[in-house]
Formats: sequence, structure tokens, C-alpha cells
Amino acid sequence: MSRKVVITCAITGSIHTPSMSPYLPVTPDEIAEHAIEAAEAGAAILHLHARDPETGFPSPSPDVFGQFLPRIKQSTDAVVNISTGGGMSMTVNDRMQAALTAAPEMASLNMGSMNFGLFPAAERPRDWKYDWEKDFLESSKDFVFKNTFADIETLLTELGEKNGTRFEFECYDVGHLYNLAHFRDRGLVKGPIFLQFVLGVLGGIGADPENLMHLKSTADRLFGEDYQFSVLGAGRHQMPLAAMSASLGGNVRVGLEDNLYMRKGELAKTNAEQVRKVREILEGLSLEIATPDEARSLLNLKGGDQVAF
Ligand code: KMH
Ligand code: ZN
Repeated sequence: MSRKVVITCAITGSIHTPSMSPYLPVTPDEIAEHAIEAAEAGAAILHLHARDPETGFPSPSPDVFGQFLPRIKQSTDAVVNISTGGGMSMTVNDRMQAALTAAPEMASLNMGSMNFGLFPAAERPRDWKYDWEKDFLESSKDFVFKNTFADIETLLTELGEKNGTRFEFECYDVGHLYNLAHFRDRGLVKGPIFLQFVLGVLGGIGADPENLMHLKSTADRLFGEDYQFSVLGAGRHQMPLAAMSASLGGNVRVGLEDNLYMRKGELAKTNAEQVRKVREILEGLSLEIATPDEARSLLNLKGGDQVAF
């Protein structure tokens, strides 16, 4: 039997701004529609952020999440994964509120503090739709994405131990794997561990194939058989790194959070388009797509009926 690959689709994120693509989902209705269509196309896991419906500014508000989570749950069987990375304007406390309230099956957990440079995107000429966009991107030059050991410990206990939420451990560099191993050694993280290798963010490891090999061999040493990995390649690296991940035995993440395009010069109109594209790549490699329940069993998730929305 061929191996099953878990597709995660990250629907909107908090990196891209509305002027970059008219197709970026912003309102609760748009986020729900994109997410449902992505699940129908084969995404087993939906990684979700929220935005202010009026301005598209990244929002941590549990109320805004509450406007699309029930609709996604009613219409799909996909695993809901709520971001705790949030967006640049938010404190760590803000960032965890939606996941604390909704008690989802999964939440993201970013494994170290780092620079996170979005400012090159502010330099490209464009017609800005909202006042906040250019300043937001430029402010990333002096921004530290804060994920201290104390922050990580809080998320592991408040979301993990108390709510039974399991994690997409976002690792942007090799050191993040050692941070995770530290929490595993202290008993706060238990397998099967789901690693999301993030390559190509300005401030994290570059999107070179050699770097993915090194991340994987480091994870093999640290976690042995007790982990699964997935790969997120930022921007144009999305599909090449997805293909490489699948070839190495890993899983894949796509979606407009990570890349707005289908190919050079062609914007993706929906998240589902990217899911279908990665699916074709996977099927071309003779791999099968994991259903949400197969992802649940692979990652030992609590079940879609155990959430609070
Ligand atoms: N935006 C990605 C580079 C999170 O939401 O916790 C990483 C991410 C972070 O998805
Ligand atoms: Zn995210």
C-alpha cells in the first residue's frame, strides 16, 4: 500500500496583506468558504488565523474566530488547527486566546524567538488598499517574534495539558528542534510529534534542499521514530519543497498564508487550487492523500467532537 500524506492548508495567515491579492480571504465568510473548499479538495488539516472583517488586519479575537469555526465544523470533517503565532501586533497572551476558547484538536506552536522580516514586501510599488498595510510590513524590520521558553511552556500546559490540544510545532531553524527536544525531555511534549519545518522566512533557515535534509537528519537523531514532519516553503519555494518533503517521507503544507501564487505571475484564486496542485504532485509520486481521520490517528488527536465550538 502506498504511504498516506497529510495535506495541511493554511488559509489566510497574517503575513500577506489585502493589497497583495484580491483573493486573500479576509471576512469570516471568505475564510469559511476557502477552508471548506480546501477540505473538499483534500486538505486533512486547516490551519486558521482570523482578520478584522472591515480592514483585513490580523485579529486574535475569539469572537471573530467564532464566526467561522462552527461553519467549518458543520461542513467538513477536517482537523481544525488554530494559530498561536497570531500576527505581529499581538502579545503572546492575545495570540493564545482563540485556541484557549475553542480547544481545537490542533494549534500551532512556534519553537523559538526570531526575526521575521516582511519589510522587503513594503518596498515593491503597489496601490495600497488600507492605510495600515505599508507600515505593518515596514515595522517588521524592528520586530522580534517572541516565543521564549516561558511562552512555549505556557502554551504546552494551558492548551496541551488542560485542553488536550496537540501541536503543529513550527520549526524555522535547527535550534528550534533542540528547544522542542528540551520540552520532550521534561515530559511536556509527548509523541507522535508533528513538526512543521518552515523554510524561506527572512529570519529563519533558507529554502535550500540541503537545509531540509539537515533539519530531517537532526529530527531523526532527536526524535527517532516518534515524529512526523511536514514542510512549508515560503513563497515560490512552496511546491518544490512540498515535493521534496513527500519524497523524503514527509507531509506537506500549502495555502495562501504561505504563498499567494500558483506559478510566477499567476495569483491563486482559492486555497483549494493549491491543494489540488499539491495533490497532483503527490499522486504523481504514487502517494495517497490522508483523510482527516487518518491524520487524527497518525497524530493521536482527540477527535473533532471534543472541541469547544
Ligand atoms: N506563517 C508561517 C510562516 C503560526 O501561525 O503559528 C508560520 C505560521 C505561524 O503559520
Ligand atoms: Zn499561521
